[in-house]
Amino acid sequence: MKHRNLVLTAFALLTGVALADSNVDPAHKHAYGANLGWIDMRGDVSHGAVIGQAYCTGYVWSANAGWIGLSNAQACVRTTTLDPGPDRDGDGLPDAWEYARTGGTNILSGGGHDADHDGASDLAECLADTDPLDPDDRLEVVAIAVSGTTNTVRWTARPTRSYRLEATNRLPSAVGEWPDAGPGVIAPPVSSPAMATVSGVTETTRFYRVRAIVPLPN
Ligand SMILES: [Ca+2]
Ligand SMILES: [Ca+2]
Ligand SMILES: [Ca+2]
Repeated sequence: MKHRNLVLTAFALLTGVALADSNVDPAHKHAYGANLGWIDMRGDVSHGAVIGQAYCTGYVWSANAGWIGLSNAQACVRTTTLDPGPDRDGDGLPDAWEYARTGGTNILSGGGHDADHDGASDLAECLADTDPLDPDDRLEVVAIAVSGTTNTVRWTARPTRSYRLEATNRLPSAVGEWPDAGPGVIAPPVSSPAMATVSGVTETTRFYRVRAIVPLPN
């Protein structure tokens, strides 16, 4: 998902009409969004939502969106973290993702387990948001094109992930020898394969790899 800047609704009216400040009513502190589930407005002045005349402060929480920060600058709602949810079987994979992909928690596992034997572990597929039961679906570089000193790299991508393209001039590479190839953090692509271009490459041998980044990690 794009950096989950989830602008929902201005909670206040920017008018000249004088409105009384009000905190959340503890007895009626829930809101509902079709794709968010119930949102707990908390009603705690220190840590919860405060809805004023033309601004909002504090945080609200939704089971499907995690903590949502209320910006007082633009009177909007923005998701600031993503909670992966519980892991009751303790395998390192969020149970919600396991259920979504397999309908239960018995098929996938953390560590190096690879249910579809495609070379990408279940955990790696979770981090890359690829299908852990489809051996043809995994994060991988699918093409590298060279034109003069310009390299163009393409990889399988998800709109729910940001990416970083890294490069090195020799293999094997030690930890830390995979610097950013130049583009920096690449925003979630709208289609797959995604593409990034690196200019000014003078080395005759060059290796690339792509890392998936979960937006707004917990
Ligand atoms: Ca789990
Ligand atoms: Ca796999
Ligand atoms: Ca797979």
